[in-house]
Amino acid sequence: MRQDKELSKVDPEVASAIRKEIERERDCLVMIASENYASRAVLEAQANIMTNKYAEGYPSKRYYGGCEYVDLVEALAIGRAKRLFNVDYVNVQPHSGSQANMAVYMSLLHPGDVILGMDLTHGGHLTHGSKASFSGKLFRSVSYGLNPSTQTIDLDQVRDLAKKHMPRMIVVGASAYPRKIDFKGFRDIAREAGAYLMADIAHIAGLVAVGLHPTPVGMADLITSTTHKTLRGPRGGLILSGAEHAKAIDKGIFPGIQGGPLMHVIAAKAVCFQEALQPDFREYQEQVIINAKILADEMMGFGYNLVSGGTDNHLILIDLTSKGITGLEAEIALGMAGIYVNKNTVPFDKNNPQVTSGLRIGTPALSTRGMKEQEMKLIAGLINRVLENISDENIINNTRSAVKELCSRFPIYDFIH
Ligand code: DSN
Repeated sequence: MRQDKELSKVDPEVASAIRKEIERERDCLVMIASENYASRAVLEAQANIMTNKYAEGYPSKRYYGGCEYVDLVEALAIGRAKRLFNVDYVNVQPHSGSQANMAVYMSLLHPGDVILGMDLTHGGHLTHGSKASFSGKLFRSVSYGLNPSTQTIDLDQVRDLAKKHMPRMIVVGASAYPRKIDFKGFRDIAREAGAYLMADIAHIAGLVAVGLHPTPVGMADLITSTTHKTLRGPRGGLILSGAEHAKAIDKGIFPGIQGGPLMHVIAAKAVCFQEALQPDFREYQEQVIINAKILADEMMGFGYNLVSGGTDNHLILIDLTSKGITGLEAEIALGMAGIYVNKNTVPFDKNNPQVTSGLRIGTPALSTRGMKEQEMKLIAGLINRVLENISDENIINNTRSAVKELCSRFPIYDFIH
């Protein structure tokens, strides 16, 4: 690895933690569906001197002098994201996906308005109306869930709830949903209810960008995303819409909920969008989906139940109930074997969110490493072996060695050894 000499000298504790994190990401299988490996170019852009700059406002309309170069990168990021998603308006300043969602709500809604979003325990997100988040505290939130028999989004239920509660905004999007989302179906319901439609595509943004998932553009009034999941950029948020919402959203982000934008991160977002506009980004996304399908088939072959019976995207959600183990137990055992996944509630889960009955497993990061069908089959076998023997230290240790050997064949960065 290229050692950061100054950091090691000034702060050996932080330098050491970073070194260990590099080893963890290098030697383990990162299968958390929301994680990925940003490119070296993205990392270099993010580790730049623009972190020093205050730039409240927007390109050419700042509250500080000396913004000519940060203006350049923000304009590049905006222009590239517009091309990538084919939209008229982009705001690249949200510090995160949650901030993007908050800005949309604060721009278009009033506290106390009704929002209708997907239940967190059915695969939604905290910011889609959970009582634990600002979205459920500031707004009156109503939730839709999955159909118990198909385990897919039930548009009839969404329509019934929309008619009954007349929400000001319907939120569509998920953090643990393995199937394609019917944005048009949601658009029709939102129109009938006179509600705004917001699509949160944080998980599927990379698939949407290359046309491997239907786009919400033209269907949703507002679209929010993160930039670090399937999109594979720096950690951050993004808002897309038609020109009619530009002014409200710009004001909603700044001065509404944020101060100075993170210009070093915006530089890295510009690089991410440029990478996503290249033809090989589509090939990457294709492999993400192929890998998830192989993983789904293999796990079902081992007798696991998958929520909705499979996947159309970058993740699978395993219901472990019939295997007699909890999501927590599975997450811990797999983590000891060097396979990182996360416990996740499954629809109508009987266990609480700290324990859960499910596991969410994603392929974006491993696909970035270059792993393909053959590796997915091998990994499914390793996962099954651990889950069948979660208390067997020997099996866990042997699996960890196999994981390390596999990882050594797929380096994560050319400057890390
Ligand atoms: N925490 C993210 C995820 O893992 O899906 C969502 O914000």
